[in-house]
Amino acid sequence: PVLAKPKPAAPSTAVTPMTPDVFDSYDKVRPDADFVRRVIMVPMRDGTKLYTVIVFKKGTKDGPILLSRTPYDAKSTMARSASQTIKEVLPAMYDPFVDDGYIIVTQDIRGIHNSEGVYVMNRPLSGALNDTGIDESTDAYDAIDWLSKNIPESNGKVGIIGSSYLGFTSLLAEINPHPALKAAVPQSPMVDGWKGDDWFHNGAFRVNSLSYALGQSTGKADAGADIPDGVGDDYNRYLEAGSTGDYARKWGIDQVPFVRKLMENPAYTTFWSGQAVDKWMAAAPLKVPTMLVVGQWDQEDSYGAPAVYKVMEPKDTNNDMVSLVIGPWRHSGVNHYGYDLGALTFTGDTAHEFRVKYMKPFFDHYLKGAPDPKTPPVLTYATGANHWNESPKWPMGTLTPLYIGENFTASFTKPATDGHDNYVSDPSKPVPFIPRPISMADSSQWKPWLVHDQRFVSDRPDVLTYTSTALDKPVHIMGAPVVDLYAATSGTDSDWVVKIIDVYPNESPEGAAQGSKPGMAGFELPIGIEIFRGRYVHGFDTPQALTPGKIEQYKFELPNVDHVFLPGHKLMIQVQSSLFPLYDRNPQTYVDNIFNAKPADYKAATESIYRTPTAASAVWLPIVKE
Ligand code: PG9
Repeated sequence: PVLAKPKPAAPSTAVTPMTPDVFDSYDKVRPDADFVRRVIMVPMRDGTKLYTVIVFKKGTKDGPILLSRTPYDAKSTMARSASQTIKEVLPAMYDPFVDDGYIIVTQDIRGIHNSEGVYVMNRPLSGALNDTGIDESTDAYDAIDWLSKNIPESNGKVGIIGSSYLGFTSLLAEINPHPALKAAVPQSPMVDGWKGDDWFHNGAFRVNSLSYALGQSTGKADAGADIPDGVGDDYNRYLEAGSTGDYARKWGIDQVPFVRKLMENPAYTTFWSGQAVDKWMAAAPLKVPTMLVVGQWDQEDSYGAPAVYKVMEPKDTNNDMVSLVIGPWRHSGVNHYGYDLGALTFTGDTAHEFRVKYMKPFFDHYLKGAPDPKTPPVLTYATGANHWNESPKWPMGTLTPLYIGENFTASFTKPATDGHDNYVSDPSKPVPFIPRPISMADSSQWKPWLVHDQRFVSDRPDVLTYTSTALDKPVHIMGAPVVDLYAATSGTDSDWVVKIIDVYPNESPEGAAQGSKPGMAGFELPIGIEIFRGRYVHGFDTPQALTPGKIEQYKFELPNVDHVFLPGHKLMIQVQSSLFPLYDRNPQTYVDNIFNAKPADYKAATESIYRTPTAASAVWLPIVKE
């Protein structure tokens, strides 16, 4: 006889005074949720398990997987609110994807937040700097292997996306990629932390790296805030401490392993060149269709995306595998709203527009078999004129020198006579990078700083300002302007900061004053700001003392831009020797390691900027003939 199966016992509902009150089932208690959420510890090849959150709309079938690998806490990233509605729970950039059956996955990279293993900042690829056999490319491979086989609701195809550190992990997934990885959108990837991304720019140290390294060093979501590292106006606290090393020692931050790595590697040695991602990408075959994205005013990682594009693009023989996008955004602005930036306003939500018109169709094609959207090889937003441009290549402009001239003029005519201008750079009064009081941790100051009106420094005696006459026709630039500065110092080391600025007319049709809002009259909009540490003029790995009074040629790129200087506007070049406290002060006396400069090393120096026929300082603008 067939026996009836015994009924499972009904779960007890009785509680007693001693029923444990720590409840571990919140993930399951969402009776009206429109989504499914799974948390899995996904095993890597060495047995380490990585915390992985999977979220998709109920009813999803055959869904492609959109993966991000993060050091910033997968748990909180995927739980923006306590809602039962998927769009309230996930970051807003996922909205169009979840509506279309995508499965959203975020994973903590190894060793941080809820993942097992050991965290190493921007873990180097296996090789000279990493002998563990494990890196972000193997972890991405193992994660994709597991995800593509173990989510019954998926179609097994994976796309990877993410900005900044997550842009770095997206690129690493493309090295020896898993066959299920079908498309990648690395956004503002951290690529070379010495040349132009987070830690240094052309050798000048970015002081806010200390707080970042401190926060990450705890391995937890919020512990960084518990570690004291000073309060008040950043300008004062860093100035009063002395060198950056003295500041770090004052707060014990010099013990943090990554801070030690920074302070022990001030020059571009193999420590840095060995972990430059553009070099890794240059060596890797091009296998995954890639859309590289960066903000035109990316205050953290402006270098990475164009640098990687430069090495990947030559391998793209049909010009259909790799594309570059430059939008009118701050760092990671592509994933947020893009109506405005600082005082600038655009024609609508440029970030949403890009995501819906270009980025999602790109993923749809490779992950869902949707028709080829014919992604343009290069997509840029022409600020100033405010429209998108689709281009066949990058850069589009032809480098054309905008010279500095006598009487603080700027023009396309090379100087015919000798001349130079002097200023005194005094490390005890460095030029602030934004108006004081400064808090680099305050995102309202930090995010838009690259578009801050430069009038707050234009009249300082240690800032040289060269201005053109009003333009009678537009000047459109598409590419990276190149600084070509001929300069001498009375010291033995010096920093050189150069800016290209769009000066709005005093009666500005693009933004009249409204009520108490000043509008754009006379606005000095930085189109590019960059710094170069003088000791590296003869090689990033060979710092040398400068010879007092000797003219050196300093050549370096400003960030890549698409910008139209409109008729009536003026072109402006500014030169100065500090951007404090974002960049540490150059003592202007050559010392082996600036992190350890002593108070007596900091000396005022007279800086001379040359404008002669043979030493014609200029910013070469990538001008497009319209
Ligand atoms: N710019 C940040 C970062 C990336 C990589 C290393 C350190 C910092 C970020 O936004 O993730």
